Amino acid sequence: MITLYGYWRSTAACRVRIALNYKQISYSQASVHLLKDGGEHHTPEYKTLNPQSLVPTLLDDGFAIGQSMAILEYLEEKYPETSLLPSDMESRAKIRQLCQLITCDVHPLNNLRVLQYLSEKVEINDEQKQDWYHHWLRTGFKAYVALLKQAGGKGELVSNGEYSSGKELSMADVCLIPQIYNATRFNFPMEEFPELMAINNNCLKLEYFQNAMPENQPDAE
Ligand SMILES: N[C@@H](CCC(=O)N[C@@H](CS)C(=O)NCC(=O)O)C(=O)O
Repeated sequence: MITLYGYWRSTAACRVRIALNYKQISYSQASVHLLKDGGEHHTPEYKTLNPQSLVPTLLDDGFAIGQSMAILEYLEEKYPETSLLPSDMESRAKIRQLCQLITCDVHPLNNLRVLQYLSEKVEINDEQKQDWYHHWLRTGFKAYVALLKQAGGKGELVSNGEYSSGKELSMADVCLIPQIYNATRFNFPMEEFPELMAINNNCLKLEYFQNAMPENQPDAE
């Protein structure tokens, strides 16, 4: 039995929900409220599952694993039939490059604990916090689009740009779409990135993306 410990608004948990839905794996959810009482992810009980005090954590028959990318790769190996990675090695490496661009270089800079630290310890105001947030998103999204164009050659998007890797849905989309959701929530002008919005709109037509979105979670407020 699989339990996903997450939070409705968590970008990283959203990645895992999309993958679980896409692979049609049945799972239940345990909500870890990131704001209530200073954050339920800091409780000793949760820390036994995830010593980093971050969501998500996947619990699969007593096996606990954190870090959304590690979880995605675990699910990929355990349930390879409905794959989120292309069949050839170079394309797989490129997809992982896109995933890591978002998950290692954009998301961590804009994470709750980083923003809280900037407000509380560095004492920046809300406007400066938004500038910070938007700066790192813009930097990451620009590079993401440049990579998509490189993949297509001649400055065109790969294939018709339906998804990040062209015609096939992949792990890159699983990472991109929750980040766009988050960007929109924090008033980032996504119209600067029409290529990414086109991918976003295509993905959100799919039930497994829709069902994974924050507002459709049982703990949504
Ligand atoms: N690299 C981690 C990031 C996990 C992460 O930052 N999760 C956020 C929610 S999206 C969290 O738990 N934040 C709590 C905090 O910042 O205090 C992953 O991909 O799982």
